[in-house]
Amino acid sequence: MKKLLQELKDASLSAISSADSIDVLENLRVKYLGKKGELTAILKQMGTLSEDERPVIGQLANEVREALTSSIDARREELSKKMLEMRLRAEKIDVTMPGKSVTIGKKHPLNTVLDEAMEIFIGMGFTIVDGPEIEYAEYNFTKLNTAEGHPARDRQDTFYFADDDSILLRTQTSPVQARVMETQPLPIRILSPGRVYRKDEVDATHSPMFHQIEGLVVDKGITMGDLKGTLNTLLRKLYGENVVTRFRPHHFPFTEPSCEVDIQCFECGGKGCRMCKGEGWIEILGAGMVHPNVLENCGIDSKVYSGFAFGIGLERITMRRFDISDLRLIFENDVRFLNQF
Ligand code: 2NL
Repeated sequence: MKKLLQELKDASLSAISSADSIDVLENLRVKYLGKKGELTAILKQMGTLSEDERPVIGQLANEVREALTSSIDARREELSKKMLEMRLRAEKIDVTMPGKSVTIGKKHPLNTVLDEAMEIFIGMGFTIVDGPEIEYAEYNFTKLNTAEGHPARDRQDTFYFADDDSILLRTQTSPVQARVMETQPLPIRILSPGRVYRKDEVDATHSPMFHQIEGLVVDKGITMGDLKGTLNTLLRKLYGENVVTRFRPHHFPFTEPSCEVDIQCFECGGKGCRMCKGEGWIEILGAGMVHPNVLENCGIDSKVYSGFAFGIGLERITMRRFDISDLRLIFENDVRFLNQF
């Protein structure tokens, strides 16, 4: 038995010292020292020994167990140190290396101006509303006092879907407002920005898709004074406190009376220059008192309620704001252009 223990000690110590992972080491511990291990197997034969031999072998067995245990512990220590070193080497980072640059996008100039306009109107108590870009001609034209046969409904100007011209790509965002008038309680103070479509050839000032910001106020006792005050507030916030405005008579089918609103050219102070094409004034938007027919078409009693409405071309005020000379630049999304804003 002495010999067996000695052999076990030699074989196991050599196996332990060459174990190359913690898992292998753990398997060896089970193999030699476990309940069903080789040392236990030898000790089970202690019963066959004489009274004299037993303590000697017992002592030897304890020495072997201690030798194995401390050898396993030492090897485990060694291996975990080695693994830590390997990990540290593998995961080493050089904190002095330049970082990877992250490309962050920017707001499109149209959105910069739109966000600014929305902020101004929200400050005056307006709510932003949204609606379909595919519309019924009924909402895009008829309810807005633009009857069948009106030149604005020409097939040359509008993208129709249905053969009977009943469905189209909206040419203005007013149909959204007509829907609000039909369904929402009064008073109404809304802003409806969005895409609109007209059959135009692309050039420096035209595009078949562009953006409008329309606004609508309906309440008892709304007058042209409210229209002027609201739009003057907008223009002062957009172009500066000292901006000079002009309300010039015009015609729209959905408003009566109607006007166009200009600002005095800030380049020449009204004398006339390249910027204002010699006019001294720059046209910014169209507006007017909501036509009584429009109110009635949308279920509002025009004897009790009145309102004003306006429409602004977003591209036009954006181009003016950033001195962009060609509308196509706004839609091409060339990063060399977009990075300038
Ligand atoms: C322009 C001017 C305008 C409106 C839009 C409107 C909407 C409703 C009722 C009455 Cl629901 N009017 N919108 C009014 C005046 C002018 O747009 O230059 N558009 C391109």
